[in-house]
Amino acid sequence: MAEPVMGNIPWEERPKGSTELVWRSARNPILTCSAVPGTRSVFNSAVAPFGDGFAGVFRCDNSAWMMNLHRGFSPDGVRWTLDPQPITWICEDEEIARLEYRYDPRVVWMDDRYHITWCNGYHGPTIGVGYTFDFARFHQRENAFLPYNRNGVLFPRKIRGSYAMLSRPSDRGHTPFGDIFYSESPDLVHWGRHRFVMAPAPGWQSTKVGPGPAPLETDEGWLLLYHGVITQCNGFVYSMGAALLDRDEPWKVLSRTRSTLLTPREDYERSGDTPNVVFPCGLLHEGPTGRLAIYYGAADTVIGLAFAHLAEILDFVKRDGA
Ligand code: BMA
Repeated sequence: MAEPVMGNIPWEERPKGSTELVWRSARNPILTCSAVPGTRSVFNSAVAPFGDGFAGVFRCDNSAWMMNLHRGFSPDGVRWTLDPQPITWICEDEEIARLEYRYDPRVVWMDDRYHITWCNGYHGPTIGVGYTFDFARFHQRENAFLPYNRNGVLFPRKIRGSYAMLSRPSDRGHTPFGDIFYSESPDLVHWGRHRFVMAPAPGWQSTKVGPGPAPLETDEGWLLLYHGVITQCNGFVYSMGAALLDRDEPWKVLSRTRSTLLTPREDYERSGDTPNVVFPCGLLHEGPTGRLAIYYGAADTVIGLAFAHLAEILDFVKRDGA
């Protein structure tokens, strides 16, 4: 399939008088559980240009609190129609295809298809890997790693001749730690050459860090939006920051933000199934204008959309960099 062309990227200008580098959509939350009957929350989801519009893979937790992935389509990236049925995966091995739970998908276009990664239950969380050409048939590969791991995020092209993935090794529960690692694969099945990328740092990212949407290649390096977590009296608080990774050796961090780019502030980010969470999983980039549209889960309940200019984010990552 040919590389999809970005149509009308969703966009709203920075509100008058605001100096924010990342600003929220006035239409937030753009997606709630009303999108899928029988679902109690829709959040942490990923989108990509598709046809004349956009397609996505969405995390939907049902009324039994079971976590699964649904596909969705949108003409404009804001108004979404989700399939009420979860995605069925075509997989050669029944053992791997067996549903325990699936959540927090990422989607990236590479070569000739859309690649999808997610947190896949297999005796604990690990990284599920699959692909689709058309958002009609979905194929599942082997899990990338042994449990326990979350936040598997593919780079959009091969590096040093290999497919490349970031991930965050974890535990079976809510993981009070977390560093980001880099791994390579010749075939998207066998993974190795693991390299350390980055650890927690003071303040908002002091408990754990994890990669967000697929890294975006720029002249200055890979721009990685990531989540950072601090432990407060009543639990974790999830915010978003950014890092710049070396283009040829992406485990080398050139710079990362000391401050947050987005941190829970609005009611729909502060209150929900898990209060105080902004969790970016989706990113659209319009090349000619440098506009960015960021999709993030809010309070593990709904989806928010935020906007930024690539050049401003790159400048900030370097200026605010640690
Ligand atoms: C992580 C994952 C995410 C969730 C976050 C905050 O461990 O479960 O899906 O958004 O915690 O609860």
